[in-house]
Amino acid sequence: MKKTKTVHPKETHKPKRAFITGITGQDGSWLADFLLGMGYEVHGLIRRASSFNTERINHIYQDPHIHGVHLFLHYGDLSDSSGLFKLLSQVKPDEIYNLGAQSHVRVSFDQPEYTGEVTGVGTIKLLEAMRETCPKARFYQASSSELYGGLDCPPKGYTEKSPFHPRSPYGVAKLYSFWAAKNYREAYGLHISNGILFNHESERRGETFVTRKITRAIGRIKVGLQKSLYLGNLDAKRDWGDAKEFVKAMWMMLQQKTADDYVIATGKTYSIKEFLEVSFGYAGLDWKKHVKFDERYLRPSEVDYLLGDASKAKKAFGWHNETTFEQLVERMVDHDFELAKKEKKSVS
Ligand code: NAP
Ligand code: F7E
Repeated sequence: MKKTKTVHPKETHKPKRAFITGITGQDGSWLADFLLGMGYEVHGLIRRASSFNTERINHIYQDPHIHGVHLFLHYGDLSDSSGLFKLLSQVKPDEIYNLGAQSHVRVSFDQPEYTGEVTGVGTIKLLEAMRETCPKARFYQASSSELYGGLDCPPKGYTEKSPFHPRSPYGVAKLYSFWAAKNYREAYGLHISNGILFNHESERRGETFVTRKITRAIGRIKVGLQKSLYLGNLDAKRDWGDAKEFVKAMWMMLQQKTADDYVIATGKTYSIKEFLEVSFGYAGLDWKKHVKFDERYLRPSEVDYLLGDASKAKKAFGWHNETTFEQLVERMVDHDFELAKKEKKSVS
């Protein structure tokens, strides 16, 4: 495959304009940091909430009354197609990143219909708005390793050619979005790419996902705010990467001349138990003394094993991960220890 030259937006006069759904989430916030750093004008879709939901992007927020602002936030929702139409026709973005979703696998079993509406049908609403208002834009769809379902994994990991077998309402909704994105590419010749991303984590990860739940608990145990950590299945294995590196792959996909689908993964897999050993060990604690089982965290059908093979992305545009599993875990533990110290100070 031929590598295509990428033009740094700062080299051009007019800044490129990106539109991000899910900008307040883990990936959206890292992507906004990255694109602003590349000289983009960034527009983000945020949900109206009764309390602030912009914690992850507060550091880049600028008062829109100030001249030369590069970040713009717009109220909207993936379930509201007329709002999406209006926004895209006003913003006229060059690049659209669809990261918005009900993204929690366990919760999708409790809210299957809502997950289908937002994580599945929401994508086609955004695709339609793009087709009608800015068909020249490039579109990134946040697809997921949950599409594979953990069955019959090849020895080197799942590739773009591996069959899908989703095991949750979340996975099923993402499957719909994957095919919607691919269909709009084929049917209308639009520049739409699916990034099939394996699990990626960071200090901005939501606190109910297992890695952050563990590192938050470690910090709180260290400062005496918590004693036990309740978890479900410790035997599942995940290919965990660094979210900061993974969002760069999203952008790289959209710089390619031709749209395509790419697996993004580290090629290494670890169990929850191994995560516990490394994280508690780094903090000088014995996880077996603190971790307790709670069946509430089990799923009606589990994805037991995920390993990804990102060779296609490496060959096409040179993406590869650099942060090791241990470095990622240590960064999260350090961050959450500092956070727990502040928490302790505020309660004492
Ligand atoms: P996340 O932290 O859960 O963020 C999800 C974002 O979607 C939040 O900004 C959330 O807004 C927004 N959102 C939720 N419902 C919405 C709605 N109805 N309309 C508009 N926005 C809505 O997820 P993430 O980890 O950053 O993941 C980003 C995307 O990649 C998601 O689509 C996820 O499914 C997918 N993905 C993630 C991983 C991973 O390992 N992280 C791997 C593969 C794929 P609020 O802040 O207001 O809740
Ligand atoms: O679970 C097990 C759980 O919720 C990982 C999302 O970003 O990545 C994420 O989905 C594993 C599972 O992530 C607890 O059973 C044990 O086997 O951190 P998680 P996930 O389900 O892999 C994919 C790629 C996405 O696309 C999703 O959007 O950990 N586990 N005990 C637990 N999980 C949680 N959450 N909480 C527990 O107490």
